[in-house]
Amino acid sequence: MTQQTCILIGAPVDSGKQRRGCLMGPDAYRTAGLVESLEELGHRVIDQGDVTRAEKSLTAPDAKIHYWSETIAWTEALADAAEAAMQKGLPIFLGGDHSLAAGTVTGVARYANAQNRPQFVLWLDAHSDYHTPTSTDSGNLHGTPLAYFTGREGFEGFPKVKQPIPQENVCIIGLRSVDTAEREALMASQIHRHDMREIDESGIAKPLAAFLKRVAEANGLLHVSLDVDFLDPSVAPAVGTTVPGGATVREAHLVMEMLHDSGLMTSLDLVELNPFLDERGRTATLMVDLAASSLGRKIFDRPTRSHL
Ligand code: 4U7
Ligand code: MN
Ligand code: MN
Ligand code: MN
Repeated sequence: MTQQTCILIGAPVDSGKQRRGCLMGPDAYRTAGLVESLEELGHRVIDQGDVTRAEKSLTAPDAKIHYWSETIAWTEALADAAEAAMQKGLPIFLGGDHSLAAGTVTGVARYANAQNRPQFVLWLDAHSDYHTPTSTDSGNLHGTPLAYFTGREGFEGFPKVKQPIPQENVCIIGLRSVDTAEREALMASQIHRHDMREIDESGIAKPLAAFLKRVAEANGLLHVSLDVDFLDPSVAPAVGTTVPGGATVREAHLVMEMLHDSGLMTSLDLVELNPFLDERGRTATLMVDLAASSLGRKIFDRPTRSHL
């Protein structure tokens, strides 16, 4: 197995929504044994501690938006941290709510651009997070990062997205809560989207294998963004935005195991864990186990097969 240098970057971002608690995520992952689990697999692990952000006071484009300045400051800090970490190894961003992906994805995309390689994004989530600051009803910016890094309008005040991720390089799996405005924008886009009904009917391996094949053919970098609510709330209760009917433990592990087999994943976000809502650490532990699967934990080696 190829040994990686895993760079753990705490991103205690809580500004993407009103319910507090995601800021405790990084320490919950550490407490659940993330470092030890990755070291046990033979990887080198560097825990860089938590990123900090600047103090800013900017005016939101609309009074309904919550924590505009804080989220902009996090985006700047995390984009720089992500770009720098890509030079050193495989960054794992310990969230923090999903607004952090505005920073992490744009940061890794800058690195990809410097390498002359295309950046791809796998978004594992119940939600599409494709709102703009104009279309959002809740005003919660954790529902907007995918719109930001694909270059949609309305983020003036945020760092300018110089290398937007091309729509066709994004694949969302796990969808079961998409707002009307997001649905219309998604349908008009080239973003690959796979809802839970499709997973029920055809299995989770098929759309993932097709996406991984495209990443490999393009010699792309692959950022994976794992939202806790991708999982069913019965197995992952520590999240503010529970939606019934999510991925099972086995479906989620299969995704992570296939990612490992592909050798394509170059960066990873673990987001939306709210330890205040957890039950005896079970969600944090499951997320750590999923990260371990994506980095090579397995029961047996298997012969290579395509899943297609
Ligand atoms: B998450 C929502 F209205 N779409 O905009 C919104 F349903 O990062 C939810 O995926 C956003 O957890 C969920 O507030 C953001 C809502
Ligand atoms: Mn999300
Ligand atoms: Mn979500
Ligand atoms: Mn697809």
